[in-house]
Amino acid sequence: MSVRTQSSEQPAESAHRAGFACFVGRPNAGKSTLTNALVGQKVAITANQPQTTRHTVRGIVHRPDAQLILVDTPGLHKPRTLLGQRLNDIVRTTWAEVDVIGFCLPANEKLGPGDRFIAKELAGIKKTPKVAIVTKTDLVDSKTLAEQLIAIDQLGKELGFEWAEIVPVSAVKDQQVDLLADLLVPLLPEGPALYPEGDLTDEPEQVMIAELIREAALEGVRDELPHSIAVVVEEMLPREDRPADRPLLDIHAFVYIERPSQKGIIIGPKGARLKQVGIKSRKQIEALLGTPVFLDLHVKVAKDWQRDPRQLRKLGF
Ligand SMILES: Nc1nc2c(ncn2[C@@H]2O[C@H](COP(=O)(O)OP(=O)(O)OP(=O)(O)O)[C@@H](O)[C@H]2O)c(=O)[nH]1
Ligand SMILES: [Mg+2]
Repeated sequence: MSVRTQSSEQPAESAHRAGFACFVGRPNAGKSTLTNALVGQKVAITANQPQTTRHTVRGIVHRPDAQLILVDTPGLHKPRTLLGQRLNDIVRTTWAEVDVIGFCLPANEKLGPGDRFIAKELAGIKKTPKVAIVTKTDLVDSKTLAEQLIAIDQLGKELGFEWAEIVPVSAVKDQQVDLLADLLVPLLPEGPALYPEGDLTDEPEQVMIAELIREAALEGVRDELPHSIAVVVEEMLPREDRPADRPLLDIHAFVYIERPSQKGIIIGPKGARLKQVGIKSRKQIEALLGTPVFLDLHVKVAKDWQRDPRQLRKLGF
């Protein structure tokens, strides 16, 4: 087993490389947080709830020696709804296309059936190198971490393959994040950069904005409600009659939920909760766009949208 620590030697200078690494793992494993840490900026929303990511997000890491495109996917899980099935399809399609797969396993949770399920699927993809990434190492002591590393090594052996690397990281504490990039780069094919310098993601602006609103709306909601929330930006227009040095961008967005009974929770007493969601996401949107924003949020019911193909399509799935 080769477990990497910061002291490992770096490879000597070689040709420029560019390619795709896909992060997989069960929901809540820390894939999106790691993507953001590697990119150095928020390109994917995160939350302490499973199934936060709902589509593939590409985050781009620019280095002098390489361009590493990180493909952050939804967590793979047992689907219970049509949305769940779609999410799993997204993940599996992505596997076929990438140069290296990073399997994220949280250090603070023992390997479970969900991890084995994914590892088995990975075993079927023979050609692609697989890196085991032990996430959230800041949450455990060194003994627990060591046990987890051994268990992961064992898991690979049981399924008949060898991990290209096993790397412990903490995205939150920024420990070994750069090392992970150093280890992924040599697994990419040689070639020129695939995205323009400075691009950190290929997410469309409207999608990023809708995601920032969804992230704010997710905060503090429980049970089934997080899964019921979808956000769509309907319109973005520069406000007319503004002086050139004081522009304002009007953004109109809908927060969709599945049942009328969920409306009250999202909106809160006298609209207080929705207001907070608006304030929080507006700040982030302004930072993203670099311009002042007026954010107009409306809550709408899209009955059982997670199970309804027509509604799913309307909401972009
Ligand atoms: N302490 C600690 N928490 C982390 C770390 N990385 C992620 N988390 C937390 O774990 C939770 C889930 O992180 P995400 O990045 O959203 O997980 P994900 O794998 O993208 O989840 P899905 O999109 O739902 O599949 C969030 O509350 C993160 O803050 C870490 O390195 N240390
Ligand atoms: Mg995610």
